[in-house]
Amino acid sequence: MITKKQNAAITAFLIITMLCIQLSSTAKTPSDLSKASIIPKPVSITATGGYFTLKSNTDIYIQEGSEELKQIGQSLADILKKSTGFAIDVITTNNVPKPGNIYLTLKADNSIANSVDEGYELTVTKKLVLLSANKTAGLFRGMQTIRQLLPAKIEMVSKQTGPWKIATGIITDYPAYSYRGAMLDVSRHFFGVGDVEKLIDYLAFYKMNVLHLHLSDDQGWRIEIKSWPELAKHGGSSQVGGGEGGYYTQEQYKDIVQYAKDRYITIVPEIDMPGHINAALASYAELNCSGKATELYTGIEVGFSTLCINLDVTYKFIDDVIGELAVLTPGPYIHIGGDESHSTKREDYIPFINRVQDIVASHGKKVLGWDDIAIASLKPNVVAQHWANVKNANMAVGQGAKILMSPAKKAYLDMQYDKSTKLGLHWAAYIEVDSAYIWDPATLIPGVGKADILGIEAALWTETITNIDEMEYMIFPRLPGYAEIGWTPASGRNWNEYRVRLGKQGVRFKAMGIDYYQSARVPWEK
Ligand code: TNX
Repeated sequence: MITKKQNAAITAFLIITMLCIQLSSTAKTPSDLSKASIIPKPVSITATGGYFTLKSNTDIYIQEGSEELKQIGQSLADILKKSTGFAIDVITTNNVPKPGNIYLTLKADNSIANSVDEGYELTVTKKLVLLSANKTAGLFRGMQTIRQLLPAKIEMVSKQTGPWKIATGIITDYPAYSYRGAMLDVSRHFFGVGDVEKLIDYLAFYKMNVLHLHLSDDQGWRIEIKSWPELAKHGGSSQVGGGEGGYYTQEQYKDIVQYAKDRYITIVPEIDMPGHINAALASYAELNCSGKATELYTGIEVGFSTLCINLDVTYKFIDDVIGELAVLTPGPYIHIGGDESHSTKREDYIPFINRVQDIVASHGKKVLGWDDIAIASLKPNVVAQHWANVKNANMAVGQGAKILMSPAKKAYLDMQYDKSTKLGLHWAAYIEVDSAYIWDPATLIPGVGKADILGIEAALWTETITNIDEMEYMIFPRLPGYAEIGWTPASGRNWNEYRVRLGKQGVRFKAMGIDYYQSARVPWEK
């Protein structure tokens, strides 16, 4: 006769033995979810030591009732279909699907802790891949994790052979910062809609959520403004080195905004003023204090141009431009630049920035500006983008503003990797892949802590960057590191561990056709 006590002891023994077997097999087999090289690194991973296998009869089931959910299911299906060659359908359901499928659901009770809008929970068993989130944005972020859990060749656009296995376990994940972005300067060199969409895809893959477009500078004006047509027509006809330039029509710009929105990415448009404005001054004589239009500019000097602060037409111009941009912008921010206004007197600069803040607010948008704007009186909700001046960042925080972290020494994608890099500049620093990764936004500037920081943004200035291949070379492999700094808690980040995960992304870059900088500091898996 076995007593109740003995029975309980045997059960406990069996459970412990099974757990031990599972743990040891987890450590040895490649089916260990905790060893997956996901970037950005998830907040929590629990491995259970098995496999789910995507097969030719796998479909994607989505919970009934949301058009957006259907779109996410479809975009996952589109990616998986190309490389697996499987006919993956997106099927609406109210029940848990049968084994072998992927299931996307929204939590009716918003029960995923800490997740704000972008958190998700991914449960992979031998039978199912279950992705759930409070909001569709979270499902979209979680879908990127599913991509990264599959073999790298899942990213290829031609049919590949499997097996398509995903390690089993549970991932709970959410971002450290709500703003995780990149900036592309389309003024110094113009990048067409297709190039911008490619960049948006890369940002989406690493769970970033903002693309800031630097739409105007001395060398070119890149957005059609219907009330001031010469801005794009004339001001858009130049670029650094004298190429033909270009601009987005409002229709094209709307396409970019929508393409980004479909990937849960917000576009932040920037019109840089009162300096960096020669393209506008060359397009309209009346914007100049002299009443004479300037010449188009194709060099790379900064700080020589300024709007004419005391003319009424200056503010009519700004109001028209911001007004048209606000209509094209579903996101909350309009970026007003404000940097390096070396030709604007300080006593002019301050009232100018104060007035422009009101113009942006009158169109229902919030102001983002380079940290230089901190010398003005910042209105509520203004965000200062820190790039170089620590004093400005502290002044902005002192006025209650939040800081967007883009320290040039760490987060400028146009900075060369080292002395041998052919593209790029090095006025702020050489930024090797480790240096780009090893910093914490919340401790970089004394007096500016996590609570003061909205997020981070890596900026690609394009004085020396002329096409998508060059863009890819400068952003890869640094971009995934910025994505991780924005997403993963600082306590969970460590270069020695990260470099191994990054090394494993090399095959993914290759599968996506990206020509990246093969830094010797990273153990690349080829
Ligand atoms: C500084 S950063 C600039 C840009 C240049 C960049 C080149 C900032 C706000 N202004 O105008 O393109 O350096 O690295």
